[in-house]
Amino acid sequence: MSSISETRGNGGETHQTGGEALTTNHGVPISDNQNSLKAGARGPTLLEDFVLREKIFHFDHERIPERIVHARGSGAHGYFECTDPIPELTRAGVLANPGKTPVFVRFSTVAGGAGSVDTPRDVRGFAVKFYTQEGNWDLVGNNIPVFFIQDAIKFPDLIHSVKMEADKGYPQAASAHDTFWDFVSLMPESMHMIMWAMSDRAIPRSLRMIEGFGVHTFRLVNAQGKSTFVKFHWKPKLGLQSQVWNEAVKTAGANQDYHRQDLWEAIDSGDFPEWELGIQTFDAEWAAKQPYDVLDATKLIPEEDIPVRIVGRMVLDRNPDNFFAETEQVAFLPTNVVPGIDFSDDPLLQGRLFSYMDTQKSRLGTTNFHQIPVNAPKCPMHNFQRDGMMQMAVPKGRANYEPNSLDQAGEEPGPRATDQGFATYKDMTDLGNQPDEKLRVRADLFGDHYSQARLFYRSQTEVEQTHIADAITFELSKVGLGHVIQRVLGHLRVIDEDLAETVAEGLAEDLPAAATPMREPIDMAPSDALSIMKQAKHSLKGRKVGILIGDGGDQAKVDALRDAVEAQGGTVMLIAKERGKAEAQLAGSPSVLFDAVALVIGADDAAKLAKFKPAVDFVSDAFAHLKAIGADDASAKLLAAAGVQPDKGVTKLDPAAFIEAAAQRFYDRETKVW
Ligand code: HDE
Repeated sequence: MSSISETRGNGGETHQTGGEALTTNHGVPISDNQNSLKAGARGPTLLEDFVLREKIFHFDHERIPERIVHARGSGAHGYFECTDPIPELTRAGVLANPGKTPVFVRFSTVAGGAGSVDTPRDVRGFAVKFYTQEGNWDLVGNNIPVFFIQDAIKFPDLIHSVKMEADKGYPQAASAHDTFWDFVSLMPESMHMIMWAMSDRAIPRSLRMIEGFGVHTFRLVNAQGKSTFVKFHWKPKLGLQSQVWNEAVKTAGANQDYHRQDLWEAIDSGDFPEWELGIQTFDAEWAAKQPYDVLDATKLIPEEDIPVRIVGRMVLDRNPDNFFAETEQVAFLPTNVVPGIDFSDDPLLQGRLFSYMDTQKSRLGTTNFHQIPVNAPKCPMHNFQRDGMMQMAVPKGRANYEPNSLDQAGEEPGPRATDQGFATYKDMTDLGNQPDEKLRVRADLFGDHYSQARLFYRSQTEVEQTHIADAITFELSKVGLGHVIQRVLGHLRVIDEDLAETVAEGLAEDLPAAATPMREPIDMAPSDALSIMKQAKHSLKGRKVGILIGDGGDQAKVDALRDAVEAQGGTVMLIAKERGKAEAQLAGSPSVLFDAVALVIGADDAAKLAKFKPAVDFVSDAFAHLKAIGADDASAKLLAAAGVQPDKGVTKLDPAAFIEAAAQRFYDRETKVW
């Protein structure tokens, strides 16, 4: 018998003390969680072992289907606070009354699978579930205010084309391949969104630094039944900020979870991310005068034409307790609207109203997905829907139909419809629609595919325009089909001749004839709000500074820098070559993970580090990625090895000078670096 207890020991005893008794899913206490039940110490495992079988059975089914799009995401809890109520526009309490409403937010990339990296060039999803007193309102938006396609019927084609190619199974999380560019080049309506997707908007520095948009035109309906059209905007308190492409590429390798970790750590440390919710509102008369159709999701309304009115703020102040239970199982539904908020006839939105309910059933496996805690409303909820897989509710009585007269027999009759309930806005004609025929067509102005692509491109700074051209060049360089490249260049010529020439030059391609527009594009007045750089806030708030320390560095300087950065709302991480001397080891902490860097090292350290590749990369990447570098003369050898040239972004270790530089990027350095 002694051999048996030895075997147990080899299996590993649990040394845990305290805690609840370990049980099976059915509550039976478990005496041994280390060894399966065997016929003899060296014999076969017995089928009878229900403890083992239940454990493995449950494990085998741990994964659920990932989202077909937006599979990779990060979530957080928080609240929305209505600060400027708009009862004149809507009867929805969440916007009509001051006060707080709990929310759950999920940010995502679109194309990659659940395990893909956080920093590819991609659109970011920005989905907010408001748990209002009148039911859940889901504002399921993106960080780009327009979309690739105008009609939901094209969505499966768009997504098939951008996902990994059907035969090869690659590339993952990337639009730089044949099928995507083939599709979009045949769909000129995508050109506006392409401009955004190729801009720095698609490589954000942090999820805390992106805007959000409801994209479609929605309706607000007030207590008198009056409807006002609305576009929703989220504006980040930290300002908009993006990475540069080379940095995003390196970040993908240095920290696959860069955005997820950044969001988690900010919330965990009490530095709560915050956005303002704004609205652009207009009526049918205004809409009729615009050179674009407000029901076309490939068009935006310039903020110069209708300023964004701020109505509230959203603060994310709590990380999920469990990734799967909350972030993975959260189910957003554009159909979740509350009385006072209604849809428009945007044909993309209308298609979404079918898709999400359907996808949740296949993803979460049951029509009862609304009972999962993260999806359940936080207000009373009663109806006669019953049963189904994984039913959690235990309704009492026999009233499961309506109408009924069970109350006359003294029984509980169940809920009744209310006059205050959601009532669809009736008018189908206020935007000039004539619903007298069933047609498979698009309205005339949907045929203008280029005016706003041009508007976006021409509203950018020169640096941003260069980034767009570089991005298109990179993406097309991965396209093997010459005719597709030519077709894209034909579209670019309609958008902007200079852009087309720059890209053709970068690819060493001849310029083809310009594409033939369905409607001649017009020149709209440039909009500064479309440029990140024109509205850049110089700030260290929410940013991270990496300080490389060495034996010869002056601790007083480290302390002074830390104090100065923290006083501006930034955080500091100390990095050293020797493990244990700082918070992070140099080889695993490249400068792509920081917004600015400082070197507090002695001349001997600098000489040694100048021969250590990760140290040289740390400095040369910071310089190439246009970041501030704080360094004394003692660092000269390392700076020289890294090819750093003096400019406004390279400061001494004087805290005031350094923090001023660290709050910005030095885009004029780009011409020197590349
Ligand atoms: Fe989505 N989209 N979408 N989408 N979408 C999904 O729903 C769909 C569109 C957006 O964090 C899916 O639960 C169709 C526009 C976000 O869980 C699916 C069409 C916008 C998220 C779906 C669109 C979005 C999704 C996949 C064209 C910006 C992630 C998993 C008619 C306004 C939400 C899921 C989260 C997710 C369908 C177009 C935003 C399949 C059919 C436009 C942020 O239902």
